Amino acid sequence: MSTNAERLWSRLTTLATKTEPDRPWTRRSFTPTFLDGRQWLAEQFEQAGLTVSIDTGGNLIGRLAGRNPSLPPILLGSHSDSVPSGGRFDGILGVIAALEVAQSLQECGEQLEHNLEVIDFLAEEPSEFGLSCIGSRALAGKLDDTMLAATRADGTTLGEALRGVGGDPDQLDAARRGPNSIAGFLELHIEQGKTLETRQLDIGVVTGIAAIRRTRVAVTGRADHAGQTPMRDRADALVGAARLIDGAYRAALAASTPDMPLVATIGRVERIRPNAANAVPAYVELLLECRSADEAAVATFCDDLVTRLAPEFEQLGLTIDTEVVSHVPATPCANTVQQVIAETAQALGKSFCSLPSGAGHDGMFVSHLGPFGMIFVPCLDGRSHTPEEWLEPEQAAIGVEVMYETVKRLDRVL
Ligand code: HGY
Ligand code: MN
Ligand code: MN
Repeated sequence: MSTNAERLWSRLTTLATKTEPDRPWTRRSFTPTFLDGRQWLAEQFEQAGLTVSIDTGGNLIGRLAGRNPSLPPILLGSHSDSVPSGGRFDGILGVIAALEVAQSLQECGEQLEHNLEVIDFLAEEPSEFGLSCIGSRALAGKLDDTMLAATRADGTTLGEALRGVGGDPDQLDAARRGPNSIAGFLELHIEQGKTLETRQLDIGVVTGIAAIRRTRVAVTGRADHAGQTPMRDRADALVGAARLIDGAYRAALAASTPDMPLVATIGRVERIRPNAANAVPAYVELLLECRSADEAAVATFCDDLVTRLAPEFEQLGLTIDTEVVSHVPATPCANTVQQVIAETAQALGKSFCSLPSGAGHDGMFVSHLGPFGMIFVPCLDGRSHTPEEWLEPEQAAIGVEVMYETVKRLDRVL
């Protein structure tokens, strides 16, 4: 083994313990807990011999010089922010593995031709501003003024929060990289699904990332006294929300096929008004997301659902408004990178298969800069975004070793 499995696991364990005191494995972007993790990561990057900086997009970057600095860099990394109660390995495995590769290359006396950049991308998970992949959007020049003006519950704008983590919303051009500005980007991640575990495989070669569309759906009814208002006279916004939630579930169940999976989730309910036990709900906002490699199905899913429910909403005296919060098209992984990952796994005697990712990743944006690929490792019961998220040290060790050898091969072919 060229990489140090014990050091990898020790760092993973340490970073995972930097969590909000009342929630397990929680490091929400832009919070003091996140900054605590960032501080520790920066120290680890420095101890590993990397030159550390934070770009104006809020990305933490550790650089290792290659023999030929005129070549575009190879990027490795992932994210250190988490969803609530679900970030024990999601993201941080990729950041810590990238760090391990960079440190092991030096310890093994291996200098790449390309410069190597280890990156902790800012806010990959959907943030309190409703936006995900904030740092990788900035890298790809896709963080615009409308996004920077988005606010969270306390009124802070994303631009203001970006400053708070070392970025600069007025200088985003400094973080922006152009097409073909990188030799390639490789991310190691837990699968967050069951394929590898079910088939007892070591490695997943990711073929691409599904399209993801997030829509804010506002349902407006009328507040009334809960005791005095007859059922037939009500315009109950939460009844409408319930029809939407169930309707989205049934429509996705019907639309999804083994060859073309489609998923739809309403995972966040916001701004219920008046939100009182004895008042008929007048207003509610839902965040509906749809994902599939079928772009057309993703693009029309929400509108089709609203059209289908229109007669019921009219009967309930409800109005419905939709606003697309984000839409990221399906992102294929580069064939060259996929091929090198597969060849490396084979050469190391590790079992593998190719598979798509229904989960979103920073590669959706970094792929605009150059060839992108991902290595998956199994996780327990395929579960993620939950405190039960887990993988065995041996599984992490195989992933980082395949990543290490893949990077050395990519250095020769990219
Ligand atoms: O939402 C996702 O798929 C990823 O975990 N950010
Ligand atoms: Mn995640
Ligand atoms: Mn992730």
